[in-house]
Amino acid sequence: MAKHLIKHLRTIALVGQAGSGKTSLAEALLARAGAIPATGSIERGTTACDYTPLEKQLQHSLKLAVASFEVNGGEHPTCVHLLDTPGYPDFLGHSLPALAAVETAAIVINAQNGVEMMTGRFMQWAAKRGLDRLVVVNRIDADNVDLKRLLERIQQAFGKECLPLNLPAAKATKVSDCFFAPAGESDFSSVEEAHQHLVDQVVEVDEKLMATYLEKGEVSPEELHEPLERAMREGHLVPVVFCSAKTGAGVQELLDVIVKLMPNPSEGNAPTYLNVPVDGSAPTQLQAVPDPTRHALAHVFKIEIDPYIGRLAVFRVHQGRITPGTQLYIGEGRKPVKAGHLYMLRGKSQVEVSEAVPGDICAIAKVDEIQFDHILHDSVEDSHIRAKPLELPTPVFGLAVQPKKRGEEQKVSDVLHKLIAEDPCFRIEHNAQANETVMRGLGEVHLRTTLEKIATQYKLELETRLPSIPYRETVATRAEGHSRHKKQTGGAGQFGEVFLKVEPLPRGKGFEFVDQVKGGAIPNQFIPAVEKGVRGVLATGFLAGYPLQDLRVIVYDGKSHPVDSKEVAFVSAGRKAFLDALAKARAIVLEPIVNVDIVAPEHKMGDITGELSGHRGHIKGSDAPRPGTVQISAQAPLAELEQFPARLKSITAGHGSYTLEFSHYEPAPPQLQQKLVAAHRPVAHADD
Ligand SMILES: Nc1nc2c(ncn2[C@@H]2O[C@H](COP(=O)(O)OP(=O)(O)OP(=O)(O)O)[C@@H](O)[C@H]2O)c(=O)[nH]1
Ligand SMILES: [Mg+2]
Repeated sequence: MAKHLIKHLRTIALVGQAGSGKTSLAEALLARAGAIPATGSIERGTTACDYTPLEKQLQHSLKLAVASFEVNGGEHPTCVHLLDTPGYPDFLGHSLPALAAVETAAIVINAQNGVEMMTGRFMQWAAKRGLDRLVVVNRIDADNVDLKRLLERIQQAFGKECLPLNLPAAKATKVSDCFFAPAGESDFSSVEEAHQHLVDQVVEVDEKLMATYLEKGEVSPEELHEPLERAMREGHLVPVVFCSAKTGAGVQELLDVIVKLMPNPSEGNAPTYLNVPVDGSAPTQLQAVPDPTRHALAHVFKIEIDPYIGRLAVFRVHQGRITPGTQLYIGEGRKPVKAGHLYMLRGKSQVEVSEAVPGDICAIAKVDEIQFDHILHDSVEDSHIRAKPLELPTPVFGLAVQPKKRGEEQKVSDVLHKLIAEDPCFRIEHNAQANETVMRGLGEVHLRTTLEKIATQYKLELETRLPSIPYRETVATRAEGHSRHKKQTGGAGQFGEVFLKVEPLPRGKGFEFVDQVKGGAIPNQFIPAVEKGVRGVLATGFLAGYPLQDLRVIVYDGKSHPVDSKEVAFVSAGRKAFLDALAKARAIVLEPIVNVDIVAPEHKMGDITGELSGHRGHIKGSDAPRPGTVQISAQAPLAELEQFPARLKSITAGHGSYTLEFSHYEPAPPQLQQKLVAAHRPVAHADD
């Protein structure tokens, strides 16, 4: 590929509900631009983006794919970095990171199904990250679609700023442009009117243009270009386009929109980084500048581990220039690595390139130190820079796993660690109390496909069972704790004394350790020992053996001895003082509460809400995404949902689907608390 000027780059992520046609649309765009010889299909398993065996088998994307291609060859082609994302909420760990790599989010809607759950969620997430948004209505060729109603529904759901750039025409076999050269027929509404609405909306962001417009009654598309992008950036305009990845209607027009109207990396809202000072003070925001002459800053938003090629780190350059010779620092690492070969990606194929500038999405292979969300930079002074957090959902859905064959434990552990590297929403926990390894993901589909991948790609069979629930503990009130550790056995003694307080923190705040010791009552060098003692208790809990969270420990006084004070003495005193405080602070067990979203046939609504209410669930709302279908939003304790997938399947005869998402922790009801405490078998501590 040729070198590209920043103004000729476009970055765009296709996001939205599963089955809306994102992968097919990526394929159609690649074919139309001449980047692939023929249009592949989902059904034959021949698309560029769904290239893994499991994706071909399941006919759904399971990971993020990058497809970079050039449009309008010649001296200055536009280079489009297109990201295809999976639509299933189970794979949000792959789709949400795409939003950190692009200027434009194209939210793809299935014209047959209309506005669906993931449509709304991606509209919000993209807006929250300050991205330019484009709504793409795909599958306009399908039977029984009412595109006029759908456009109204989009405007109802997301605001009047959703305005068509083109309209379907000739029974949806083509589209008529409403922006560049507004003329021609359309299947509904009028092209002229649509043009008028666009102009009215765009000139509102530019006073001077508004004046010209009021005076002359018209402005040219060229004059509208910059304010149009600004209107998108400010969320004042969300253009809507129509197309069919299957028939090709509207695909060339979509390419034109991408090239002519979507922001280049120096437009759009600049990505935010955080400057995290080493002294622990509050992070400040830092804007990356898309200038190739500055220090390089790139964000790793995807890791892929191919059994043959090895580890591939895919990143977006936000600032500076990276070449194969660039010495790159990885996050906080002090030892630089050489980029080596630099690739642009088109599905699984790689094209070597000689440089990457702001806006480019590239990959480097075989650098094992690079992890997901790392910042790559070329100046050691930038090691305190972090990416703005991605706010990924917490994986709560769990399965306890063990190898079917004995002796494969190490192999399983290695494979699970590779999978963690690739997927930020996949986790492994070892629950010492129950002696189980639990894999956690975002839903049943997530875990099922992961097991499938382990079986097919890594040839490992795992046995699975339901895991224990991830309960937590916290304290309900403030309390004081004290411990004096004194040992005099023969030679040198051990002495340390600690006074501390514990206090509850709001839910979700984790743990804070505060040192308020005055006048060196506990010498500075022993404070970490006290903290170590306290943290040791956090993991094993107090009441029922579950990790403690949402509390603050303030160490405020103590005593030391000039000879006998040692680290070990303060570790022990810290631990016991904390246990002393916990005994008075009304420790309680917290249970995880999850959001449950269910889509099912409408007439099953009563049965489903009954099932949930019978399991301590609260119904929060319901909606009708399309006729005959109901969407129910509820909250319920995770512990009550073990049988829910099977129950939903039997109630709806397999026609219901659901997603679970961690919401928060709440105190478990008293009876459950008692049961958990009674079941606890504390392990004796050497110190006790
Ligand atoms: N009739 C029609 N079918 C389409 C069109 N686009 C895609 N499809 C079909 O819709 C199904 C889903 O298409 P995909 O491209 O896999 O959808 P996706 O959005 O990538 O789905 P996920 O990867 O699961 O998020 C496939 O069977 C496609 O052949 C279209 O424009 N018209
Ligand atoms: Mg797909």
